[in-house]
Amino acid sequence: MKTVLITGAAGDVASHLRRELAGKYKLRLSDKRKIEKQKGEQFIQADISKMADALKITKGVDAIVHLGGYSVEGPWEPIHKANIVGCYNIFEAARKNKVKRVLFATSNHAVGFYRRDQKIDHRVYIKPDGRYGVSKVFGEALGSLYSDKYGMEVYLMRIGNVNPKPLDRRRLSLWFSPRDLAQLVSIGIDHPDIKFEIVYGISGNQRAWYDNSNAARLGYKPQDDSEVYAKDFENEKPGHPVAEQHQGGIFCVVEEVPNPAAAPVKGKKK
Ligand code: 15L
Repeated sequence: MKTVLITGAAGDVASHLRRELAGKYKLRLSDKRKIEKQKGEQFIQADISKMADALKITKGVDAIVHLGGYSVEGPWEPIHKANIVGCYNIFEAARKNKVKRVLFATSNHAVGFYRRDQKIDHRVYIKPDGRYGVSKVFGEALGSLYSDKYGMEVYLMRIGNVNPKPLDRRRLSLWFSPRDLAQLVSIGIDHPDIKFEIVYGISGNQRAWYDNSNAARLGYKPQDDSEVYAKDFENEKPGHPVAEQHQGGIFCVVEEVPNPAAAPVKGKKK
């Protein structure tokens, strides 16, 4: 059984992944926050902005699923610390510890300034929609460098929004169900022939803004489609015109986004 490190293990995405991947891999979890580990999991508390911690958590694993970092638009300082310094530390520690494969959770916000009437694939030029998006582009660039220069096997997942259900109309285009997430991650860990790949982390949504043929080529067959939730958002009022026009939505116009988990959910009062 492969040993897989999941960074950012206290976060939402990791909580789905841990549940879905339990028993399939030996999971080593890390986060700067403390978490309760489940049976069969190993947990190491670590701050990835410190190289010594990054070296400790990446030692002896077969693959890394790097989810850790600052996950929304916000001030530069924490983004820099977690997503620039932290991400560099993870790639560099992986190289030093001879970890073969790194899966990096980049984001739709690396290309968030593409318009909603455009369908983009994995070959488009980057168009980040904020400091957070820029930090994800930095991680993608690191992945490219470590693959070309050091032969690391790198799998970049431009993740949409992982949730049991889409949160709003925009998310109908980039919803990523937990079981589809698990499938895409498993391909990244187990596919025998990965050198450097970019895939979109979305379900098989009819409204997708992404041509995910590269994921399909690697064997990804999403089981979910957001369309079944479409009518929940029929009466949603349009937001800021720039946000409505671009794939990154509100990230394109604001400086700081509150926790996306707090995004309005139908029928739920804030
Ligand atoms: C992201 O990259 C964030 O990490 C996530 O929390 C959501 O805000 C998502 O993008 C989104 O675009 O909905």
